[in-house]
Amino acid sequence: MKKSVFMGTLAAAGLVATGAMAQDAGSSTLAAVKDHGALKCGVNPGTPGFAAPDASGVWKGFDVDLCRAVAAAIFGDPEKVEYTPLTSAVRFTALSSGEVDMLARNTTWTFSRDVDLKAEFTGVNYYDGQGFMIPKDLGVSSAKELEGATVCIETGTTTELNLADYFRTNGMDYEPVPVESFTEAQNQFLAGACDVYTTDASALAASRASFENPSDYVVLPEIISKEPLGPLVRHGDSEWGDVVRWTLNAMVSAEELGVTSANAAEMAAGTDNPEINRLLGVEGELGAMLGLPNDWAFNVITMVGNYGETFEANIGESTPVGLARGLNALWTEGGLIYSPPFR
Ligand SMILES: N[C@@H](CCC(=O)N[C@@H](CS)C(=O)NCC(=O)O)C(=O)O
Repeated sequence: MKKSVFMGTLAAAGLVATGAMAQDAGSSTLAAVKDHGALKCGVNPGTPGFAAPDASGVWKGFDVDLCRAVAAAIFGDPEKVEYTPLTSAVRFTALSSGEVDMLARNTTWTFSRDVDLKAEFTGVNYYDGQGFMIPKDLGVSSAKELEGATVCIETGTTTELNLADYFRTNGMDYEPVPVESFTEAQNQFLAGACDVYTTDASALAASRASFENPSDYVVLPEIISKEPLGPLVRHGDSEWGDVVRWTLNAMVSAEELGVTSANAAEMAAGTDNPEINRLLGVEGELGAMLGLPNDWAFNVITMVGNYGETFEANIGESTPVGLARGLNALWTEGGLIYSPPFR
């Protein structure tokens, strides 16, 4: 009897030790980020509204806000981010090599990126689709009339693959004009080096808004693909994936629950809604389960805002980018934005 109690105690001790080791190994990115004192976030080099440095060199945008939110969750400080601007072609290598801890960079969640490139997508922060922009005087009103067009297309993107599929499906030819960056694509397009610029519709809107005469350009009605854009981390560190995933979920749940940057402090005094209380860390221990302080989501919401707040501030209808919520409305409003529950 005594022996089995002793063995049981040893086994329990062994289990605790094994569990602790597993946790240390698994959460190595979170530990490394904490040690480093800042989050290394890979972003788009410059798509207005999504990620771009302002006149003072401060990174701003809807994707940048995800980096800021993760830093707020970990450090209680959204400024603790080091930004690495990454072109389409180099973004996955930067993530897999450890140059960055996460990507928040208009990246489409696809089978091969998830399974073959071994990226772990931790949610969708913008449901997009690929569109076409042309100069108005090209006189075309549908993508189906683009037979023989020259098309500016960025290498290393889903865009170039969808373009090939679309023209093949519709029995049309085109001439690709490969470009390395968003800026090069815009310059070539504005200089007339290509008839058409194709990319994610959100980036087309951002691009058109930055033109001197936006009304000289039209975005055609066809959306030819699904581009679920979201943050991603490396395979193999699920605890780190959880931190990024639940930071985005906290922003979404906050919008759904009516918690904003303006009222979160008042709500943190305690409400009659237990899910709000758990989200804000005044009930339960959800933060500790993530290896974070219990007010992690409170910090995200007060320092960065809920999903709707950051959408409206950076890319919403009152901004130059001017995007309607559309598919990116909450599921309760007819959209696809949905967070699993906070319990
Ligand atoms: N969502 C697509 C396209 C994303 C993408 O990288 N788009 C280009 C064209 S707008 C871009 O953002 N380029 C920025 C740059 O390289 O400067 C993907 O994941 O492949």
